[in-house]
Amino acid sequence: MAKPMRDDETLIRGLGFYVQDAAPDQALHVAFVRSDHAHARVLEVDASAALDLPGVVAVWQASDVTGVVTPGVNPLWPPLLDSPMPLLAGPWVEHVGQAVAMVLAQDAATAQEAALLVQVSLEALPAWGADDPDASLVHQVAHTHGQAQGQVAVVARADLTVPRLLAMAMEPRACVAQWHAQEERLHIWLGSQSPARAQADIARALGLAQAQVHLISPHVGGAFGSKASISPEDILVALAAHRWRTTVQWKASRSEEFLSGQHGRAARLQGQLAVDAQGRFLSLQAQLHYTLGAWLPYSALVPMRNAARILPGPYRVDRCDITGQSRRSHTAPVGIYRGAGRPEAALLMETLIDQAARQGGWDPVPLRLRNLIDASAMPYRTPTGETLDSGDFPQLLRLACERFGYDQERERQRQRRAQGEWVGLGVALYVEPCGQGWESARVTWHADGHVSVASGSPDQGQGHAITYGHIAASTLGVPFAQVQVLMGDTDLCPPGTGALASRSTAIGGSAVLQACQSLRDQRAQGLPLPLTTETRFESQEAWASGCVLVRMSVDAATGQPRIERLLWVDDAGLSLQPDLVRDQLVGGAAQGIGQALMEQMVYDSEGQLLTGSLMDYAVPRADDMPPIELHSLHTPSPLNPLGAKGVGEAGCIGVPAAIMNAARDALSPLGEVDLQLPLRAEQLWLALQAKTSGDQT
Ligand code: SMO
Repeated sequence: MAKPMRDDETLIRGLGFYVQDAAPDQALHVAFVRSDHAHARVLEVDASAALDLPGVVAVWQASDVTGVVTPGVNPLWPPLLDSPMPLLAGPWVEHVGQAVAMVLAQDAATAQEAALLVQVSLEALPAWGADDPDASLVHQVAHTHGQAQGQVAVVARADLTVPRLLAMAMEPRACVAQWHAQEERLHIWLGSQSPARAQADIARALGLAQAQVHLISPHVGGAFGSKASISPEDILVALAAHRWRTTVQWKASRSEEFLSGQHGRAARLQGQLAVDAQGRFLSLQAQLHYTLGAWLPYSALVPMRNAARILPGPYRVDRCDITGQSRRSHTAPVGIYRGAGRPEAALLMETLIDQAARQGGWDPVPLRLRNLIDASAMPYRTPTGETLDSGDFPQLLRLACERFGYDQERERQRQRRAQGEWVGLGVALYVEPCGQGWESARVTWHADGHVSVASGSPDQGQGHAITYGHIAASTLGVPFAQVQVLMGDTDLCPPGTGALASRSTAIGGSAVLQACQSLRDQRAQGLPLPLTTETRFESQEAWASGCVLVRMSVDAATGQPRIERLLWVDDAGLSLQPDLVRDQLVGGAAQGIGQALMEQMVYDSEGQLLTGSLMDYAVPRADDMPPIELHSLHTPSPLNPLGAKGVGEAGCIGVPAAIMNAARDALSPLGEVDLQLPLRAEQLWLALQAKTSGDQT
């Protein structure tokens, strides 16, 4: 079979077709006037000077957009919160960077200049962080299950801060909206993981029928959860195009992404793991505290819900008491980011296990093997009420240790420590539930023999066209080159949930498979071409899993951490496109390494963002990436006909936990050191200083 065509080169060379490429020259440009206070009352917005500038078409403030119906949060949860998305701030501003006014002008420079001329009077009010007693509790969860049976020998405790992060998509948010007068339709180009939902949200806000909104999500320069739900700016651009019956475009600057994009993570995890003298896990207590921002994107409550339900991961624990609380803060919103709570579950559980190992004098590998759920126990009902469909966790760990040469690595660690080096080994296992619900596919076998496959679960660079295309080609027995895959266009594609939670292959791919099987059957019955079939595939979650092993050194003089080895066994079920799987793993690992070693959004006590640019917020670069040794297991999921599981989030889940354990192991000769992510050199150096100088006095 010919090697499949990939988009990589097009994308890497900047030859893709992105949102901004859709804007015609005569489009009006938008610039936002943003708050420099975290919490304030809007006294007045005076746009007169801005409106005097030639080329300015309009300046909107909150009173211009009252009554617009904005999207709420995922109805999976009871409507305990009335949390409309604010379009323009007023009467209150609730985070630094919130849009207070919108300028519409004939060119970008004029829009920017006019934005500077808008006079905004604000009366500053005190800002809350999520740990503030005034911060309102939005949502909570609790899981209590089981009975601890046995005598507690060791209680490990952990209190972990999970930094607030920003998904650093290469393409910042952007939106082009064009009103077509004859069709009475709005065409809107928007980078989206969920085109059908964005279409519905925009139609509702504009008071249009859904069919009057045509949403196109062309090439997307990375999404990672941050483009799952639309932003206020997107709705405002659509609204402007509709009201002015014209074409309007906006693209966020990188600074606007920092100030008003949807952030991720931002949690504090407290836990206790009680273990008996034989190393059996008796009970897990966890308290999860999540920070939400000033308003809630559609999936804002997902990370806490996921972290709480995914604990205790791949392990058997007799008794679980898990609570979670999400609170508001005067900051930019927090939504889902690659992993969406899964990384926090793995980080807490794996840190606790290593802590217990050190306290109990066990090696962390046999301690894990003692407690991993056995493959023969699948499907396994977890204490939080989830059902693990499949997996072989002990085999993951054994294979990882064998390939890593774990025993030799421990021996080498002893030798290097004896020579004064700080070297640690870290292990982490993880589970990755891969989305549930439905996706659909529409497949047409045309009279000339070519096949078009349309899916509602689109691509943001993952390579879905290859996966879906090959499913169709192999099922129908046509060459891959004769298959055209359509995604990200609500006119051409059936509705879908979107590309979220590592679901596209398992659920979206299964819909494609079933549609193609149906076409093949129709063809076998002798029906003539063209033939079209639309299917909907619905499934419970398939649970991927994996094991990461890390060797890390910490420079004694500078504290600089270095990941010397990263070995990883992932089980994404049956793997259709091994190259794409590998790329997802490596990309996720890059973001996991970023979270573990360097990334952190910082607000001060007044709600000012201190990390507002790439000068202050570090993301991993090529030379921060260690070589990654990848291995795989293929435990098929029984839940879908492809046997596939997800893979998109694995790197962000397993890698930070393994790095945390490696760092704590490296410094463990000093006693227990309360390290926190990100593990920057400064923190490690200070830890080395405090402990080594303490020993001398
Ligand atoms: S954080 Mo993902 O795009 O569900």
